[in-house]
Amino acid sequence: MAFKIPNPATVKSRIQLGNGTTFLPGPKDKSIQSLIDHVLEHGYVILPSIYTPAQVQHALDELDRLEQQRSSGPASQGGRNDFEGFKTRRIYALADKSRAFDCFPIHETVMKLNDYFLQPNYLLTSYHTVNIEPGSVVQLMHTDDGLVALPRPRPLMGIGTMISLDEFTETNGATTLIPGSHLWGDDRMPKREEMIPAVMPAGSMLYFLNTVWHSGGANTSNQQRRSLTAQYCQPWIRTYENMTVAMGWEDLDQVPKKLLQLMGFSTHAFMGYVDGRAPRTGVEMRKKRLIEWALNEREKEERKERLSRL
Ligand SMILES: O=C(O)CCC(=O)C(=O)O
Repeated sequence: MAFKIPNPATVKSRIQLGNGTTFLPGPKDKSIQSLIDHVLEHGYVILPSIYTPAQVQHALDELDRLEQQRSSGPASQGGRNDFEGFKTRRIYALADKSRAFDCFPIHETVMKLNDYFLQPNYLLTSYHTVNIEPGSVVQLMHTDDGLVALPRPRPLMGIGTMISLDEFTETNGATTLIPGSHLWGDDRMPKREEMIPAVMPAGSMLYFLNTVWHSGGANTSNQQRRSLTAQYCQPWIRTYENMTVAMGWEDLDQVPKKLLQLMGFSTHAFMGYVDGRAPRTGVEMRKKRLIEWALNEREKEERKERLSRL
């Protein structure tokens, strides 16, 4: 396992954007200079039509299939609170549900942008669908680092992206955001009238810093606004040991509740969720699936053995 202590001198190369955001710049790929400049100035950039129609159609077909199944998750049939929005659908743990969505969060241009704005070994912190259905109202204005109790200017914790599977329009719930709000200090609060919609064709990406004020838009059209959101965080937003994986799941009931909570079988607000649920519920789901898989495998082996004896 590679192990390198960072050089404290690098901290001196931090860049401060207005009163809102600081970050340690990584390597800059010249081919995306204009995209980087746009993000530095406005806090976001739109990457139009970066995915092929075939990739988008495949994702839409899979999304359709998944949304027909209750087993796709607790918000797959409708949002559960103001934040998700009651006339929305979300499928969490997307990478677990289908291989159709794999190409989106690892797009080359996005990786190059992340290489500049985030530190090496950054992580995917959430990846799920957001389907805003007709009649859905505006989402609460927020920044994606809203749970981080640090004053502005504050270090960039991560990057948000919205990937349009349908065209994003002014009426179907395009994400709205406030350009330049990544420069604001804590003294300035957002006003709804400052927001602009991120209008873009299907197959595009809205890429924005975690300090940008934004919200899902209202859908006053009669069409769905289907999208994916991939969010990335700094590599140091994690525990030293990956305890929820290091710990065997067989006998968690034997472990003191407080210790389990400390080890990450817990949430802070919704951070730490598993497939949109509490981590312990997620663990029980995974255990059940593993047992079913093991029984299936054993049955296959036994059948093979029986056939070989004939
Ligand atoms: O759906 C959208 O356009 C934005 C969603 C969002 O910002 C969020 O849920 O954090």
